[in-house]
Amino acid sequence: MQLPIVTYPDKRLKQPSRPVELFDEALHAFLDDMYETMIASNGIGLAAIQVANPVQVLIINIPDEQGEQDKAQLLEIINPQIILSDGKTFYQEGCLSVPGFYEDVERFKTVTVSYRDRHGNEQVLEADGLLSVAVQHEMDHLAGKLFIEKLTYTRRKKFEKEYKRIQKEKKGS
Ligand code: QAP
Ligand code: CO
Repeated sequence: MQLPIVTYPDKRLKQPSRPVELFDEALHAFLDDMYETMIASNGIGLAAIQVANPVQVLIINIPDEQGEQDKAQLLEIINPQIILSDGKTFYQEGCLSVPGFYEDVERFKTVTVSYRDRHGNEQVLEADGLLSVAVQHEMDHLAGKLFIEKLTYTRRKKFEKEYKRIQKEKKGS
């Protein structure tokens, strides 16, 4: 089942998410719904709060060299914690909750994350490149943070203006 995506400036996106305690069938069904929603929306990453559920759940599906998203590469990350980070990198980010807007954001170059999979088993992920950026972007959602909050004051002002225009154009069309 596809779920509606919450978009900026909806206040729910500012809400911190709580850890998952039950790794049951309801969680599995929710993860499947998140995946369907992300793929239908042309996303590569999605956090649970973006579909109005404040739990520490995120999914990431990085496309391969041909730009194909293989479900075998899907990462389901629950209750994540960054245990190591190193370096700095810039990447032009977007977000399904901030449609139509993309901007460069600074992130750690690499992160090591411990998390639980859908069965509650502890896993460790070492991420670099786009995956590293995606993990950090999605983990920010769990803390109630959006990538636009990392922009400089001037760029943020420009965003607010631009975003209002994008929203108006959408209503008109
Ligand atoms: C987060 O973002 C991310 O504006 C995932 O109109 C960002 O999937 C991971 C999207 C940067 C790694 C690097 C955005 C789709 C998708 C839009 C997304 C849009 C349609 C964003
Ligand atoms: Co996002």
